[in-house]
Amino acid sequence: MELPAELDTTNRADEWVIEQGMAGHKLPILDQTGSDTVHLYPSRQSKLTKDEEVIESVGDRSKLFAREKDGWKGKKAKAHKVLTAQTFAQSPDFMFGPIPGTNPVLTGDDFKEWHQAIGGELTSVAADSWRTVLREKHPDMLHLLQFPYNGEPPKRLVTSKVVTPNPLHFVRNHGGIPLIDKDKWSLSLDGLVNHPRSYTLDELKDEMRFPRMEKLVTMQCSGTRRIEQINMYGGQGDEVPQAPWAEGAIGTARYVGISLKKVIKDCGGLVRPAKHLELYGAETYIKDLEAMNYVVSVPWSKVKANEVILAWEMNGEPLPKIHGYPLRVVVLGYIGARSVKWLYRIKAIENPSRAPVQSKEYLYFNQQVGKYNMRPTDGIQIQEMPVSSAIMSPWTKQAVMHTGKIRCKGWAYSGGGRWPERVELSADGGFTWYEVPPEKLSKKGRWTWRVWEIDLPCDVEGWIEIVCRCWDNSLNTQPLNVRAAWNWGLHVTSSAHRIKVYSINKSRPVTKQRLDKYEQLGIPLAPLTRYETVPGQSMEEYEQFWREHDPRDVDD
Ligand SMILES: Nc1nc2c(c(=O)[nH]1)N[C@H]1C(S)=C(S)[C@@H](COP(=O)(O)O)O[C@H]1N2
Ligand SMILES: [Mo]
Repeated sequence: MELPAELDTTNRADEWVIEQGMAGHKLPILDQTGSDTVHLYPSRQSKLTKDEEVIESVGDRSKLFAREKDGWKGKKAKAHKVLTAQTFAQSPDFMFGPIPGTNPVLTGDDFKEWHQAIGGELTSVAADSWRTVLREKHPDMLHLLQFPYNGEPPKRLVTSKVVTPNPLHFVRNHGGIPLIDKDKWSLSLDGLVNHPRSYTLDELKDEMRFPRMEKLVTMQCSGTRRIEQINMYGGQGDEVPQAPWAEGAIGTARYVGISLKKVIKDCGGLVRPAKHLELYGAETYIKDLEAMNYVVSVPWSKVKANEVILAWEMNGEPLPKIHGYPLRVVVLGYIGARSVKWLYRIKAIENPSRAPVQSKEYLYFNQQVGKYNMRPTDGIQIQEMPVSSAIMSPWTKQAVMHTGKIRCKGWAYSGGGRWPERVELSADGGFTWYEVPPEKLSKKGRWTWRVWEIDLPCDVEGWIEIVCRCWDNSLNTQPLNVRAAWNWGLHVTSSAHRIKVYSINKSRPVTKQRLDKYEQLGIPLAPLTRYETVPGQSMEEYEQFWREHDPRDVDD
């Protein structure tokens, strides 16, 4: 019988991927609200449109739209008009994977297109931001999102030093990287202060006016270790606007600057009812087709405690452009999001900022809150990070050959001025715990992480689960499973860090003999799963065994 050239099938091309349980999100949503089940398919992208007339009507975009600083004052509506006068290609959704294995991982095409569409000086921001990345960051950085740039160091480099070298410090950006001329830059303080005024960088650096502050600070993005939440259940996705971070979105640096409290004092202090300070970043952030600055706020109580620094130096160098040159905020013990880079304005206000980054993002929701029912007021605004930790070596699915102890390395951190007091590891999935010896933890500090090392006792062989957890000085500790930490925004993955490792214990005679034989025969050990080529026993040994033992089956 002649075989047909093509199979007569009604299967879709990705049927097997769906069958494997890898792409259920590509199936229609089942609507069971009526008596019959209805299949809701994603709508096809319609043809892209562009209303040139509306776009022209806003005026000369090269004059209107400056790439940064207060470019959005009074011009937001025009930028919005330009963006809504056209449609954009749907951005890919990698939330359920597979996330591309490239570097840069994601390209951020939608963000690039929005910037280009607004035009004016924004046209070239994506390209020159990438040039800044290549100039300022380590060549081994993992570029999670090319634009806006988001990158973290690979595991082997995250904890290689207690103080993170600047080129290896993670970067979290919401827009382009401003290229600010410090001589044209100033910081203005206004809102509910007695004497609003502005300062040049030299004025802020004048030690006769403002005493210097120097602090070793760990900054952690609330998205650190988000990949574990993504791998468990998808959450807010769409080209992953909040970057698929692993454990590297944390870094430690020595910052030099001044306390924001002193500057507010210099402005004659706050006027009632001021209770919060709104912090303005200079770059353009585009969200929901609105153009704006990156704006968040911190409470006065935090400022009053001298825990909000205006910093111009990072590890003995002027702030790199990518980290906020010429001046950034460093909020001690809060999530990175509050430490505004490219700061140019501070406004004293009564309530926490209504700007979207403060009011609608960086919220921690209950697990039942998601796309179809969320309201911003349901979320807790994330400020201090809870205690957390992570294993940097070995890595999950790696095989480790050892003689009864597995050497593990990692970091531990707690927000809000608390610090890791004890780090514990388990080689049996979290049943029994060994403590990292105190001398194997780096020095403690109120605002810093501690990196650690341990020779973790492990007798067993085969697949094991190594777990790490930390206790801070308030005896807070980490939930044991990712599920307990999971939330739609995929923030604050503070659960105990779990990795699967294949343990090969050479202190066991059978294993040792076998490994020695591999060596004699010159057979490579890796990879673990390659087809077995060395017989486990000689035929004589096999026969010998059965002479000395009962047979497999019995007659009576
Ligand atoms: N102006 C501005 N400041 C910003 C951001 C930003 O996108 N724009 N990102 C914030 C977030 S979410 C984090 S985690 C930290 C990261 O700081 P880093 O890039 O210096 O590591 O910067 C914060 N400050
Ligand atoms: Mo962040």
